[in-house]
Amino acid sequence: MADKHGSGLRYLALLVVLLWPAVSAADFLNPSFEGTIQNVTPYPDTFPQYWRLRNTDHTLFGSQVTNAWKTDGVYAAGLYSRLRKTFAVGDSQSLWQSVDLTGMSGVMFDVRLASYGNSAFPTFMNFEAQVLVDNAVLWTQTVDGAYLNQQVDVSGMSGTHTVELRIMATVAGVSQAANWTQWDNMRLVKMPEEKIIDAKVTVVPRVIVRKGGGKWFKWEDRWVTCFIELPEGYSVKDIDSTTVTLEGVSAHVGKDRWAKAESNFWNTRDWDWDRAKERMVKFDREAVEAALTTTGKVTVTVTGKLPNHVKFVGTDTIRVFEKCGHKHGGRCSDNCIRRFALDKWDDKCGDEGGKKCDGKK
Ligand SMILES: [Ca+2]
Ligand SMILES: [Ca+2]
Repeated sequence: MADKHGSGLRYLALLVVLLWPAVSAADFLNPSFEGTIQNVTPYPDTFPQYWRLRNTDHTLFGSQVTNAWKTDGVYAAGLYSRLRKTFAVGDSQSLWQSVDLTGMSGVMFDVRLASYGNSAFPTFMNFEAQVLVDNAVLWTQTVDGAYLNQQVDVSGMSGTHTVELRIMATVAGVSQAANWTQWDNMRLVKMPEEKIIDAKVTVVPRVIVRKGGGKWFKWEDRWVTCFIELPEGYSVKDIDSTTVTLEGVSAHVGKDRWAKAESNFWNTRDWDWDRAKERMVKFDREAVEAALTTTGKVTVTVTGKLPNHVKFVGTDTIRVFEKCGHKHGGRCSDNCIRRFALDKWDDKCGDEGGKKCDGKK
């Protein structure tokens, strides 16, 4: 007897070693419900290890591993209404687990809805199978049958979240049969790798004078404009301007025709006559000025997204001045600014800090 007891302990130790460290942090523990525990609530049922129970109501629901249906291994997790029990709308029971969803796009699973125990009621009814993430219902099914490779979207949910499998009464009544939801093969789907391509970007104006010192072309005061060209094989028509940023500032999207998120005749043209179209996006000038923390020659980065997980990145070098033109009440002369814009900066226009930029010194 003693020997048998000892080998049982060794077996348990082996199980712990096998189940615990083999899974990475960003994964379900016991995703296929093959690991089971007994002699715990809801004893005497066999319960899936590492999963936790919510809304325990033993008079109405049962929760246990089951081998009646599965898509992976030997067991699935079952949540079911017990025979001849009265239920009210919203009564529910869940299995849940906290999972790190960083870098994941989806939670995948297989589930079956089925009726047992009364041939007069052969199909699943009165209840709903649900998948919740952080108490939000993201997937439901009420119709008898098996549903494989189901997926809920968790892209953008970084950090730890609660993934919950639930059975819930959709009407009030008495369970004439056991309505089972059987869950198996929980999987996390990784976000596809992002491909990064180089874009050619041209930022206008070429000179930005912070603190409102550079009001030389009145009509464009409000905007910093960017023209984006993409390498061969990619179309600027695919650029969605809601994804475009300059130094972290989002592109302006609005009512004007050129300001639509999607590409159109007013924002996508061959602006520089090189037979390749550019996408034009504009940024709020004050927001850009606030984002530019250094002066002198400044390299700014423009990024945006294309379909199929492609990201474009481009840089341009502009000149940024804190203020300039002491002799002109804080304004730069048009002539001097044009020299900046044409990259024909010279000593006559003062230093990079723009302390002398009236062209007269
Ligand atoms: Ca399984
Ligand atoms: Ca062009």
